[in-house]
Order: sequence, then C-alpha cells, then structure tokens
Amino acid sequence: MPITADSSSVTITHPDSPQSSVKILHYGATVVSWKVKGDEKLWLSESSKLDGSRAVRGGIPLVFPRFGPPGSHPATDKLPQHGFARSSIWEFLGEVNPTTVQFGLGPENLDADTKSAWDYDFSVIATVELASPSQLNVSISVENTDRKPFDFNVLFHTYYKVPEVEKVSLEGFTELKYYNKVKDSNDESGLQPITIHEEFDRVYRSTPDVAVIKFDQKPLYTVENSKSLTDTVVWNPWTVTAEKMTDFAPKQGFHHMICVENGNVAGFTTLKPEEKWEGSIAIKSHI
Ligand code: TA6
Repeated sequence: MPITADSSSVTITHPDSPQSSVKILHYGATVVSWKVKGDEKLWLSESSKLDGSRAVRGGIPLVFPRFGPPGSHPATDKLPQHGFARSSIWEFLGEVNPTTVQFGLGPENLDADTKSAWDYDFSVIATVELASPSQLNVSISVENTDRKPFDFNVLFHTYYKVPEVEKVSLEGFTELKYYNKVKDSNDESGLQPITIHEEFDRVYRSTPDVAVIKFDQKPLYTVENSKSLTDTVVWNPWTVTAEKMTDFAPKQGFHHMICVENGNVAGFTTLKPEEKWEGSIAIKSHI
C-alpha cells in the first residue's frame, strides 16, 4: 500500500522502494519524516511535540501567512511568529496518485481568535509528492477567495539532517545581499560559500533557483525551488539559542541540522481577489 493514513498522519511509501517514505501530520501539514532507502533525511527534535499542542520543531513546518515575529505590518501583526499554518489542523484531501497527497487549509479550519486576527477568505493547498525513491517535492498554492486583497509570506522551514554542520557548505549564494538577524544588520554580503561555525540566522534575497547543500565537499541535497520563491533563510541556532528552546533536543542536536528555507519573506506578496499563487520545492538526496 503506497499510501496509508491514520487519524493524525498520512504516509507515502514509494512503490519501487519500500524503504523510501514520507510522513505528513494533519497538524500543520508538517512533513515530519522523509526516509530515503531507510535513512532519515530530516532533522526532528527528540522533544518536539507531535500532538498538535505546539508547532513541530523539525521536519518541514509551513510558514504562512507571515514570517517572523509581529513587526510593522498591521495586516498580519496580530498573528504569532511564523503565522498559523504550522499550528492549524489541515484537512486531508486525499491522494492525487499513488505517490502524491494533498492537504487543505481555509478559514473553516481556524479557531475564532486566529480567524479574527486574519479575517480573510482563502484556500491553501499543500501537495506532497514522493517523486522518486530519493526525491521529495512539496508545493503550496494560495488562492484569494475573498473580495479584498491580502498580503502574505510563505516559507518551507526545512530542517535538513546532516552528519556534522561544521563540515557543511551551501553553494550558490555568493555575493547575495542578506539580512543578518543575529547582528540585526541589513545588506551584508559574502564572497565564500556559506559555512556554519556559530549561530547563523540570515535572510538571503533574490536567491538562485538551485542550491546545493554539500558535506565534505560532496553534494548531500540539491534543492530546486520555483521562481515564485525569491528568498532563502539559512538558520542554525548553535549552543545558546538551542539551550533556550524548550523543545530542542538533544541540546547538541544543532550539530546535525541546517535549516535552508525557501520562501517569500523579504517582503509581502499581495494577492487580489480570485488570484492564485503557487510555490514549490524539489529536494534530491544524493546519499
Ligand atoms: O527561520 C529562521 C527563524 O525565523 C529563526 O529566527 C528562528 O527563530 C527560527 O526561525 C525558529 O522559530 P520558531 O518560531 O520555530 O522558534
């Protein structure tokens, strides 16, 4: 059976490789596991709540309709950090084919407080496809079904599992401008491939459509994003921030993860009534 479901999750197993699978929770439509030939490829905190009481710490949480903490954008400022999609229960819409499933989110899935904090009619569909035994595709479509326009951010907050983050490099970002959240400094740019040896939290703008995450100089993951996703956030909490997060375990786990997050977060995208927007990522695992 390529697709199995229980009351809280759906699992796709690849028809050609019973050891390759992806598991998605109804909660947040969060991908919490992606196995390639038996090996887990996504980092998931050992103390992450998976019962719907708190956004998942790991996997691929979906950020919508705002990225980051409330700031200077009145239309989304009543929402919590990273919006409500990752902490809402999505409806399982069923399978599209033996390797693809869909989840839907609309105002009918929100609690009263969230609905009043973001008072729009909308339809969001998340599609998860195990495209091959070593490739995972995730996409989101956002449709404005209201009579007024709305602004939104989208981000695939992907936690990649890596053997040791200090031996990881991320290529394709040289000379790009970024906001350095750790220093609260804008418009920095770097000449070297990204490497991580301390707390790292940056929003790179106008990033290329393909990024290669390497380990020991060899490709580990290739991530291809749709042109509609213009920015990439790169994050590793390192010691002090990992220590502060109650749902981050083990505390040294930051050595084994890197978040490379494709999205539209440097500014808001405006969607007029009846308009639809789509964004997608395709992740290939090389090992
Ligand atoms: O995407 C990076 C980031 O915004 C970081 O600044 C860090 O706070 C992280 O997300 C985790 O946020 P969370 O709300 O899941 O604790």
